[in-house]
This record gives sequence, C-alpha cells and structure tokens, in this order.
Amino acid sequence: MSDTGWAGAVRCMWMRGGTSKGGFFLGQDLPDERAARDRFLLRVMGSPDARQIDGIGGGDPLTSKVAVVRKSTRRGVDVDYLFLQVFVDQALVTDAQNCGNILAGVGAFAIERGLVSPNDGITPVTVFMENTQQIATLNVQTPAGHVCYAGDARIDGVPGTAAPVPITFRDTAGSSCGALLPTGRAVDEIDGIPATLIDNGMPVVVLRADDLNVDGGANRESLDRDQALKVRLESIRLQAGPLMNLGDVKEKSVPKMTLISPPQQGGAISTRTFIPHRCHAAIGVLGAVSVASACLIKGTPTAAMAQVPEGASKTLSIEHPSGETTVVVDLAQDGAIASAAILRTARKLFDGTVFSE
Ligand code: NQM
Repeated sequence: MSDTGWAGAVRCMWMRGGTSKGGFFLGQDLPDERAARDRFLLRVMGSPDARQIDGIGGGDPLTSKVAVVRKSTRRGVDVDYLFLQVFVDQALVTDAQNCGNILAGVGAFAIERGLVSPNDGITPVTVFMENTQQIATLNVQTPAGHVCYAGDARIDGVPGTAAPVPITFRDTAGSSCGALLPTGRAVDEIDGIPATLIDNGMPVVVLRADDLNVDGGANRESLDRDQALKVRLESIRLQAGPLMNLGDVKEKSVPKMTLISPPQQGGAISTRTFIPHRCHAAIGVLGAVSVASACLIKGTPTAAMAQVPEGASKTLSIEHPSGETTVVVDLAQDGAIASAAILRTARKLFDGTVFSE
C-alpha cells in the first residue's frame, strides 16, 4: 500500500468531454472509502500544485476532473455517473457540482467498458447524474457497433471536428438548490449589486458586468489577472451560497459567477464565467443552461438584456470567451422549462493504467 492508503495501479481512460478533460474510472476500480478515494485522486492529478507537475492534471480546473461510472440498477437508466472536481492548488475533491462537459464522454466510456451494448448506428445512453440526482440522455455514434469519435460536429473552444454527442436534460431545475430560483426572487441584491441566483442544472450567480465596472467582452487572461474583481466576486459568492441553500461554499466550486453583457456576435447574451476562482475559457454546459434559463425569466437583468426568439422551442446562443454554446430550451404549456438540449463532442485520448505510487 502507498501513502494514499490504496495500492496504486488503477485502470483509467483520459478523455476530452466537451471543452474539459478528465480521468474516467469504473466505480469498482476506485477505493470505496471516500477519504481514500480522494487521496488517490489528488495524488493521480498532482494536486495541490498550480502546475500539477507530479500528476496527470493539466494545471487548470477544466483539466482536473474525474468521472466515476457504474452500471445502473435504476429502471430505465443505463449508467450512474458521479462527477468529482479535483482542485488544482488545494487538497480538495468535491462532489458538490455536476459537469455537463465531462458528461459528454460518459456514454462512449460506458460502451467501451462494456456497461452498455452498442447498436449499429446510434446508441442512446441514459445517465443518472449522482451529484444532482437527475437524468440526461446522450446519443453516441456507434456505426457497426463501435464507438466512433470522428465526425463533422464543431463546438467552440475545441479545434477541429468530431462526432456529435447531443445531450438532453430534463427536470434540471433546482438540481442542487431545491428550486430554479432558490430565494424565490428573480433578483437579489448582494454588496449593492443586483444578482440573479439561479439553478437549472448548475447553481449560478448572474451579475451585470457593467455593475462591477468590468468590460463584458474582456478576455479570460485579463479577467484572471483582475485580483480586485476576484475579491468582490468571492464576497458575493460566499453570501450567495447560504441564500441558495448550498451552505458555506468556501470549499465548494459552486455557485459559479457569470458576468453578463449585451450579445456581441448575434447571440442571446454574452458571458464571462468564474468557476469560481478562475475565468472559464468558455462556459460550462449546465452553466449555459442556467444562464439560458435566466434569459427567459421576466424581471431579471439577464432577460432585460437578452435577445430571445419567439416560440415554445427556443435556440439561445450563449456567447463566451472562445465563441458560443447553443442551448435549445423547450417550454411546457405553462411556460416552464420542460427540457434543454446541447450539442457536445468527446474524444478518447488514452486508455491505460494510472499510478498513485
Ligand atoms: O456547467 C466547468 C466545464 C464546467 C462545468 C465548471 C460544466 C457544466 O466546463 O455543466 O460543464 O463550471 O466548473 O466542464
């Protein structure tokens, strides 16, 4: 046994899921005991260390992620997926958030590991997301019964093209906070700044960039250098946590902080998102679903600024630092959000054994 308390060689697939990367594990291959599992994952990723030099993490929250996948015993569900965020520069592993980008690789991984039998053509994989106890369905390209990663789909933030992985989410409202608007209000005020506290799959605090004297079109690097902005955002975030039923969020990666400004590229809204201490290179999948939802809620600063098409099925382009993410929202007859769909791609990067020794 190593100092992680776990004998060190474990099967792992390293995958890109959407605009993130992470290690994909079968649940049975990891220690059952949570503290031992977390020690193992910190060691494998190389945390805590800004460069994660002694591990496989990429020195960025977007490349320090883990999917734990098991065959499901739930009716109508193929696999259970637990997402874990391994902090880069702190010895923390949290399951307090979900991740829709890493989710994009879960269907292919489940088929590759034999948890789901592939069709000849497209294989729908229904996933129970353990973090938020909700369900998503992925359509994986499986010509001749083999996962195909190559294709013509393009998503902003990833060079080139790959096979499309459309994902549909149902009933994601209140995923972690218990309600779409956990305070019961469309707008709250924290530190004198109007904020929409919303959760449609990801808890997000939506703020006008203008109200913080920030250029809503600034690039990721300059926003990441703005320490004064980060201090203000963290103060708002720590107050928003309990208001959103998330408790003390000091050591949690939620809520995310999204700064909005009017669309610049013909989309619905422009965003810059802190996740929560670094600026996202794009925007998270469920983060985008939550922001798209805020565009539809009358009385929010987001709705006042957003360009929203007519009709019960709305295609909303959420602009971000590396392009845009399209969210298709279908409304029920009473105007509530019935489902949200998003296009992702995924790629198997390597499959092998990772060592914690
Ligand atoms: O919101 C980053 C990502 C994410 C999460 C983050 C995500 C989501 O881009 O569903 O995908 O917000 O920490 O992977």
